Amino acid sequence: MFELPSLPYEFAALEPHIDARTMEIHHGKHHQAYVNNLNNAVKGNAGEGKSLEELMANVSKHSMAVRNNGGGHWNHSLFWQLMSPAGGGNPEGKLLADITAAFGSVESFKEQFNTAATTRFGSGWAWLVVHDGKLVVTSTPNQDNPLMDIADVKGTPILGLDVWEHAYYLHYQNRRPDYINAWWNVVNWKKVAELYTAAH
Ligand code: MN3
Repeated sequence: MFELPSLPYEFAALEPHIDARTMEIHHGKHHQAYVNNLNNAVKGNAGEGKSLEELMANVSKHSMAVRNNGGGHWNHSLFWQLMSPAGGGNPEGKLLADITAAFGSVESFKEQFNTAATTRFGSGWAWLVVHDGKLVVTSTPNQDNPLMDIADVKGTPILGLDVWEHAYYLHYQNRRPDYINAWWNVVNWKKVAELYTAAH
């Protein structure tokens, strides 16, 4: 059985950038629903007993419910860890060096990531992934992610941003770019660096 991971901080910890009510509903209602629906979706079929990573890697062989809710569970479990009240600023060390080498500068990287996040039509995610040892910016629709066998650009996500309206509408309404700009203030670069080390 999959379970909702607890948040590593209080609902209000990311204010004023991400408001407490949004965090409470996003984690307690939306993420919980992905967990519940995923448990139901694998019950009594080939998905039962598989790890989330196994489900993602072979998602084309499973139902749409596994794709949507398995992705939802995996994406949000990562997303909570990628934010911190002590976040913001810039990456450091090898991650900084490699982002600079790949994109020209941290600013250019953020611009490319922001464009991916802003132009993702409807609901989805923007990602920084490690693909064949290289850093690549991409985006996915709905709850898809780059670990899925159906993804256009595959790779190991080390940074991801939820651009579903449920992630920002209470506080930012239709202003997705304002939400994206504010989100950089809570990015947990320490966690991103850990994931980068593990991914290449
Ligand atoms: Mn969400």
